[in-house]
Amino acid sequence: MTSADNRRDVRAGHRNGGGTVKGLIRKVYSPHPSLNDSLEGDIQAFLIDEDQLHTYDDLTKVNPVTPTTVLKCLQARYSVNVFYTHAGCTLVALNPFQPIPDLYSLDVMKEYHCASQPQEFKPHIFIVAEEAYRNVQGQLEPVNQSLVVSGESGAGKTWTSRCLMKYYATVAAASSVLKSQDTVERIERRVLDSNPIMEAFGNACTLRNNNSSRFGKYIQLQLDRYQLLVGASVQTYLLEKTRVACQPANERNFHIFYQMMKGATDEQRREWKMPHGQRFVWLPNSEKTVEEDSFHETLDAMVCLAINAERQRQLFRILAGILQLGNVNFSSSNDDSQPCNLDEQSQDFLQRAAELLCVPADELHMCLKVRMLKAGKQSVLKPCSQAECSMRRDCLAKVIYAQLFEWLVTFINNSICADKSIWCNFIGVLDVYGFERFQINNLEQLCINYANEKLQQHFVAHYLRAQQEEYVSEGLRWSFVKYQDNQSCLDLLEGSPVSVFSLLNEESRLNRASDAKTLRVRLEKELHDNANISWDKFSKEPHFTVAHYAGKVNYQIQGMVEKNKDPVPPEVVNLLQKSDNSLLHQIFSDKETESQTSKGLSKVTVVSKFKNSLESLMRILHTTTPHYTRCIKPNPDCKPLTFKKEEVIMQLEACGIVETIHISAAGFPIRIPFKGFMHRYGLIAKYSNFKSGRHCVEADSDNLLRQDVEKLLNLVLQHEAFDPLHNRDSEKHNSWVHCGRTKVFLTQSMLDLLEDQRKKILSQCAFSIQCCWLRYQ
Ligand code: AOV
Ligand code: MG
Repeated sequence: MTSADNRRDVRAGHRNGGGTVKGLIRKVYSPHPSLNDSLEGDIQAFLIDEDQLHTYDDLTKVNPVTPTTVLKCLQARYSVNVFYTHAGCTLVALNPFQPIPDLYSLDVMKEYHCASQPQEFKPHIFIVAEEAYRNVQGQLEPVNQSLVVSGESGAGKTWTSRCLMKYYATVAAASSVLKSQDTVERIERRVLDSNPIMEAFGNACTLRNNNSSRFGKYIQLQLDRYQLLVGASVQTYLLEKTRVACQPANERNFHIFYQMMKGATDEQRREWKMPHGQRFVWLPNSEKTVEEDSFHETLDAMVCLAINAERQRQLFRILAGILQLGNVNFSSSNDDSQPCNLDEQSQDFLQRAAELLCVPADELHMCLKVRMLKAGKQSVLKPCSQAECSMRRDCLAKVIYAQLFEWLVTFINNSICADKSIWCNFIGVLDVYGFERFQINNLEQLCINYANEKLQQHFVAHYLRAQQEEYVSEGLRWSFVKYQDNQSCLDLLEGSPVSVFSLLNEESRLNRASDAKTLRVRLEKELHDNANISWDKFSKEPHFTVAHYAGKVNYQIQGMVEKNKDPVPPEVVNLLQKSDNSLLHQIFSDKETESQTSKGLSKVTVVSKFKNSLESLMRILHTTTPHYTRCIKPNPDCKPLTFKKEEVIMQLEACGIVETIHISAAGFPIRIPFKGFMHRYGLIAKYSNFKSGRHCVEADSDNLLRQDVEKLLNLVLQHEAFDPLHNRDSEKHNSWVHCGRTKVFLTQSMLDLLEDQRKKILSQCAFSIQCCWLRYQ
């Protein structure tokens, strides 16, 4: 792809405010069209030549902005293989569901990186990447950046995050300068190699995405003072560990297990007790081939990150042990006072699991089938029911896997994190699970949707509220767009003193028998005056419905309290602490058992832990300049060349795109303090027979500067309005710019105009200098 391909046609279409688009009828649209406009109704009001829709590379230029017009524009672009579109301050990324040749090639990266004005290029994730990269330096002081990638499952968040990481690993490559490639694996390589490892352990094939991330991730790319990538750190959120022991119908376990099954050598098979043809209950849908079945890529990445052979051996033995556990089945004994039995096959699998986990088989067996009850200082052993035995087996597998994942993340961090003395700024990339609404939703969806509410609030606060507040403080007269504030939903979920989380935590601590029904009653009693929660009176199952900003979700209460407690029997921890596998021993060595915690601090519940980690993420995000990319999944079947309007419109609504475009279109996304403005564009005045009577940048008071700015703007606009070549309409220009108290507010079109003028003058100057020089020669 050449630069001519990537550079957008500034003269045509949207960058001139749509003025040159054929058939455009200008009409002032008010008020803000409702997000719920009927699709049919909108079409009546569609004012743009549909043949040209694919040329609109910023949705703010679509007129009017309604869900339908935005949808049509995206569809038109998708049909001509254009996948990125600006939406004011955000970027919309449509998933092509097929590799697009050259879209992310090294040459394209270089083009965007080397461009003096990358914004003039076609919309691309590299524009966002480059803007963040340049912003890090900041005008006055360096500012950390965050790239927030959102969207529903399968929309392309992880793909986009990988693209961003590759971009920085390329344009900010530090190794050639700092390190010899022979001695140390290049830092960029290591940062990139953290991806296949984390995806192998944290991703799985689901109904919605063959490579679905089952955890959230915030990776901070660390830059030194020369803007070179010198390291990174990763923070992960809420791994879906239940998947280890329970895979939803037609879905799979984490990729790593299948990679082992498919990629193991004969020797490894023997060691892992995994002969060819062996079926494992916890590995459903093994026959399905997905592109992520790449064991060797994972192993190479482990080598690159310096996970040594012995550690790898221990790690894979633990994973193999987990698989064996899944094949252990308990049959109930007829006598309640006797422990459950194991059939012969299950005894074999239990024996193998014990060998692989390096724990005594009889102790493993006891730990699964007998519970220890404390009665004062005495402990009593009580046989577990069949269901309890299975729960303990699942719990053992889940806790091992979760601890292993945590260990891996810590190891990766130790391997890629630069010393604090080396790096000074970071660009954070956030790839979190999108909003989820399934047939049955439980604690996992509640946490995920809560995280999305937090991010939406951050977005609203950052772009929408800040923008409106700035207009007020700068004295601009502008009709405000009503934005959807989701504070009341957050109050419902996490507020104090009473909220869904506080009641859930209370029930979890009280340890009542009929916790689901009790929680349902308490929620209704204590939260009935919050409009964001409701109940279907006729439903048999205890549930509650939350009106999220992205739509209503019905949550099942059954099992929620237990999931929130996430109990780990103390016997399980005690057993694993005794393991001769030094990795397993290590990851449990500092884990307190339940009996230890109950003496002192109360046990931290799942929602409390998640809330805390999310709050610390939000604190970091608030200190950075955010850039939002909204990934959109064009169809639910992950097929290329298929655009399903109903699916897309739901996603546009869920991420508030239409509101965002409204704010951006109605507002002035570019603001420049007067002084900076005159510094850059003062030369237009100087070389256009416009004299302010004093040197512009010397004028210090905002009032004097404002006069200069106004004169300059009038000059530029007048010049353009009477320019027969462009035939622009002067009335329109007036809505392109406003002078506030201390800064000038511009639309992108006005900025383009100013830049054009500036360039013309600079090239005239260059020409004059060249002539003088030739004469001198
Ligand atoms: P997700 O991260 O948003 O879902 P992914 O990033 O895993 O979704 O994307 C899903 C699949 O779409 C990928 O495996 C690719 O096959 C394809 N894809 C995405 N973006 C592109 C692109 N730009 N070009 C080509 N193919 C693409 V989830 O983690 O499930 O929330 O949970
Ligand atoms: Mg993902």
